[in-house]
Amino acid sequence: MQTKLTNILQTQFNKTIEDCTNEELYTGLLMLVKNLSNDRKPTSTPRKLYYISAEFLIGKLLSNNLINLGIYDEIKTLLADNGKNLSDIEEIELEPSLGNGGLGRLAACFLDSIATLNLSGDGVGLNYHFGLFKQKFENHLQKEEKNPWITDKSWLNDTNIGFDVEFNGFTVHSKLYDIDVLGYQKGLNKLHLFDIDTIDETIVNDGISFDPKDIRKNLTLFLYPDDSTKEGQMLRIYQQYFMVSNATQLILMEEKAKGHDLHELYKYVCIQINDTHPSMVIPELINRLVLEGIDLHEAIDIVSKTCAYTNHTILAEALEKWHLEDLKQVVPQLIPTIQELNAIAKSRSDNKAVQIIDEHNLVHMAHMDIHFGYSINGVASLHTEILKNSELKAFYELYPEKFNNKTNGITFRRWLLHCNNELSQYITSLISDEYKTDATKLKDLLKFVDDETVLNKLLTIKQNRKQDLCNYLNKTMHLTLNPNSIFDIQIKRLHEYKRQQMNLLYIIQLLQKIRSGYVPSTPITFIFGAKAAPAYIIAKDIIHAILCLQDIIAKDPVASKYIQVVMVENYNVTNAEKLIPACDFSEQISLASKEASGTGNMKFMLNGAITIGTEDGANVEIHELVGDDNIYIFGESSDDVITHYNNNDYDAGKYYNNDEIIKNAVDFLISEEMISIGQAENLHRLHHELISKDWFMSLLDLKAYIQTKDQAYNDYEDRLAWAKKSLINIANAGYFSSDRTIAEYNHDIWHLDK
Ligand code: 26V
Repeated sequence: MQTKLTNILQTQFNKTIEDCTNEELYTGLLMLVKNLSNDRKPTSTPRKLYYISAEFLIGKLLSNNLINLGIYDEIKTLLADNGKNLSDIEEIELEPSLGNGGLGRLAACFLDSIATLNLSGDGVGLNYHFGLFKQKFENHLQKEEKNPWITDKSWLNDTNIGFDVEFNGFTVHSKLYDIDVLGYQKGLNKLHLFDIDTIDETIVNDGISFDPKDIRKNLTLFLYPDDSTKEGQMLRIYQQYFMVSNATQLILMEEKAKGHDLHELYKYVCIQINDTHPSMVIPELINRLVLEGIDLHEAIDIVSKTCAYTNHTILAEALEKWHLEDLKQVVPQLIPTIQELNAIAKSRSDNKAVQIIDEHNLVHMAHMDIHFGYSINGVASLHTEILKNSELKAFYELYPEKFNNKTNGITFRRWLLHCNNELSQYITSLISDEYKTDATKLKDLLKFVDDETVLNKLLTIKQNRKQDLCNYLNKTMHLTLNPNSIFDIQIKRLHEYKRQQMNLLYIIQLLQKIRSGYVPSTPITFIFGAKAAPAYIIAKDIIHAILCLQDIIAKDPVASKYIQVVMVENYNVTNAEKLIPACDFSEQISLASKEASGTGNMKFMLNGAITIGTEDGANVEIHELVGDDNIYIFGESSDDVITHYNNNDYDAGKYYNNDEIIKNAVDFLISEEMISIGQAENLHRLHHELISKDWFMSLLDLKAYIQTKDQAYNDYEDRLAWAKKSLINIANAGYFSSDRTIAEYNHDIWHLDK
């Protein structure tokens, strides 16, 4: 490797490693990785998967690629020998923010595992120039800015592929950029990102505002920026159609090049529809097969054997329904096909719950996927059960054989080998490195469950990561944290169902307890990281309240000795890689039934944090794996929550009025202390929301949450007992490797190698 790298640097910059700047070294390493990718054998299976997704939250790629090429340690040492530091070089790379959260990060983990299992499977998505917004805090409020990430030297490779995409009355031309996806030790696939050649970055004004109507100029500027307005929704339809029309044309181009008979497309191609954003691929592919001379009904049959759909949420507001009229305005060519699909669906069932076009002329995208796809899966066992037994019950009765569960997973390359190299190496020293390709081998760690040397070493490694995080936050955000405090971390999108507000209320009641004389045994640092959708008012109010509380506690001479609140700016993959390994307590406190799976919960567990959580999403499976003693579970069950919704009998006011602790905590939001540093309007709105509506029932579980957390902090004091819990969590995390998830997708849905 040394010769290869020095040659590149010599030709590019006429410099040695020692003389190069970090920027030059980054460029050199980028070129080295690209050269090595070219030498790798691309995957080749009889059937090929196209994973279409509006989001791919891939994170920085340099270290990940070095690991997957097996040259990470060698390069790190080589650089160190020349006075350079790989982590400083990593900082040069900009993180693409091509996703919101779990769904996009899952897609990225899946690409890694698909290549690692040597399966042919490419990602298809969009090349958003400014991604999701970059979050800034100003006056305790979230401000959105654009987040440019595309530079001259990047992982994007130009291709000469482009297609015409037709909208109502005008045609645009696309341009395809590819990113190589390297599997661990073997496998090479592609992530295809489509762009439009008339994009105009200069139309973005202040923050993230731009003219939403100028489609030729704005189409791929942002990841669905704002669907609170009509124009925002229309732009989203344009983006979705642009994505699927390109995907369809790419698939047909590749299939024709391979000489395959399009009548048998399903034998060679499988399309995974990641949530409903790519659902228009169904009518689009039907139309294009008809243009190839295939009869309409045969085309529908082919597509039905090609497409499979994953559901990632049961939240009604997230299940996409487009007005037929709006679809007609953007893509009139799809309307007759959608109407035909609707007619077929009606002929299969007269149940209103399964119609594609409803009585208000809304097109239910998920319904189209279920009727005209051959598989529908949920993302954790509880979630799949809820789909079958309540959300999609009518569909389950119609097509029981189509439903299946695929519990989510994460790639251990990024979420252990890279982000916690010391832990990964220590595990290797204990049980060999077989767990790197067979994650279930982590179970061998259970041999050491009573070995004090091992337990102490785990505590030391955790302490090192906490110190690393302190240094990182100090350097990047000028924050000062106490490395000897308990790190209690909640990082995920800001949403009421995830209940950051419940965590906030816990902290407030603890502050009040400390002010009346209570002294915690170990100081606690409460860390949050979360972006709120720009138009989601209450979510932004919750951020505001957290930032105000952060200030109040920091200024309190007594309380600040025991507790600190820190809200990390611009939470993203890069800082998740620092936060997760440093965590003691993983907050997974969604209202039961609402979090489809969660994947952060798995990353924390793998890095030895203990979960405090509700019986929701994959927490249920974590609980089953580690047992009652190694997780803190609290709160009402999903069945009870669903019953509350069905009976409409949850009354937040009752919880507020009948409990002194709850009332005092909630009222603190509108105390003079808060109002004096925050915005009265926002704080009153949040207060009012909590006591009058509280749609996601944060007051319902607050008392149980307080008790469970207090118990957990108490248990933390016994360091060896705590380390044992930690080890048991790591040992049982193997199930959550995305290699397992992908093997199941392939075995049950894709059949790529048969
Ligand atoms: C989308 C939207 C968009 C419109 C406004 C409200 C709203 C609320 C939620 C969503 C979620 C979209 C789907 C999604 O990201 N689901 C996440 O998928 C992860 C991977 O399967 C899973 O771990 C998370 O539990 C699930 O929330």
